[in-house]
Amino acid sequence: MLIRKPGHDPLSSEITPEAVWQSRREWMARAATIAAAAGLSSWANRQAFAQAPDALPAKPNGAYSVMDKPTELKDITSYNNYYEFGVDKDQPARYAEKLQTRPWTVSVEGEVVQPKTFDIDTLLKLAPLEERVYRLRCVEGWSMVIPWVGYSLANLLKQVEPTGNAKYVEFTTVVQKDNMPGLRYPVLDWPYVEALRLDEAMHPLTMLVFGLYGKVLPNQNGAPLRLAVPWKYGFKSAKSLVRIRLVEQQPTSSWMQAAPSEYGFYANVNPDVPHPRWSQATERRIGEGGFFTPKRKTLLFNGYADQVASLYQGMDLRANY
Ligand SMILES: Nc1nc2c(c(=O)[nH]1)N[C@H]1C(S)=C(S)[C@@H](COP(=O)(O)O)O[C@H]1N2
Ligand SMILES: [Mo]
Repeated sequence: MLIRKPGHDPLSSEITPEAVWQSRREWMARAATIAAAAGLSSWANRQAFAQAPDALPAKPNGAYSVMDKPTELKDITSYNNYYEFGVDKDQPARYAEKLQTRPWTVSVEGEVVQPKTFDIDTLLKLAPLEERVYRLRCVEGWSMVIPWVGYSLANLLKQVEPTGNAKYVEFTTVVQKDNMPGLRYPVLDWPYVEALRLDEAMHPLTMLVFGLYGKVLPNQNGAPLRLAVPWKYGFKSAKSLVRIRLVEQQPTSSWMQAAPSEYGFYANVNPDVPHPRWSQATERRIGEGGFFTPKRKTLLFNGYADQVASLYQGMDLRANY
C-alpha cells in the first residue's frame, strides 16, 4: 500500500511503479501492434507483470480511455477528497492507513430479484478487470486523469436482477469510527451516501474500481472498491462502498442534504451551469505547470457527451444540476 507519511520523501520504490506503468503503456501499444500482426494476445504478455503482491493486472480498454496524459501517481495519492479522514487535501493520505479493508463485504439489496452479500475477493473476480484512463473533475475546479482498474458496474447489477420497480441505485460508504478522524466533524451526515439513476448506473462507462496504475487502490483513493462516474463531478464517485441498494424513489445524497442549492442529484459536469459560489467554466489540471499556467476549459459532460448526452435528452440541465 502506498502511504505518504508527513515529512517523508517518496522513496524510489514509490516512484518506480508509475515509471514502469508509463513505459509499459508505450510498450503495450507497440506490443499490441506487433501481436495483432502476429495474431498473438498482448494480454498474455501483460501477465508477466503480475508479480508484486498488490499488482492488479488488467486488460487496457482503449475504447473507454482518454488520450490525456495521466496524472502522476504521487499527485493522485496525495491530493485527495475523503472527508471521513479530514477536509484538507493532504489528510486522507496521512490518516487512511488505518482503514481496515479486509474482511470486506458489499451487500446488494432492495428492488432486486437476487439480493446478495458479496465478499470483496468474489467481486474482484466477477468480471474481467480492465484498465481505463478516465478524467476526474472535482466540483471545486480541479481535475486529474486516472488509469483505473475495474469493470462496468452493470456486470454486478445484472447478476442481482433489478426488479421493474428499481429506478435508482443508492451507494453507501463505510463508517469506521475508530479509524476515521474526520467523522468527529459534522461536515456531512455520515455515512457518505451517493446515488445514480438506474440507466446511469447501468451505463458501461460507470465503473466499479478496485485499483489504479495497475495496483490495488491506495486507501485514500477509496479502497477496497469505489465508483468512477467520469461525466459527473467527483463527489458522485463514492469511495469504500459497503452497500448498494436499488430503490424506486430518488435518494437524497449526503451533498444534497448538506447544501441542496449547491449540489443537485445529477451533478453532471457542465461549464455553462456555475456553482452558486464559483464558475465551472474552467479547471486546473493537477500537476500541470504552476500558478501562471492557463486553466483548461471544462467540457460538457467532462468530454463524454458523445457517450452520455442521450441519457438527458429533453431534460433542462440547469434545473437538474
Ligand atoms: N466516501 C467518500 N467518497 C468520496 C469523497 C468523500 O469525501 N468520501 N469525496 C468525493 C470527491 S469530492 C472527489 S473529488 C473524489 C476524489 O477522489 P480521489 O481522491 O481518488 O481523487 O472522491 C469522492 N468520493
Ligand atoms: Mo470533489
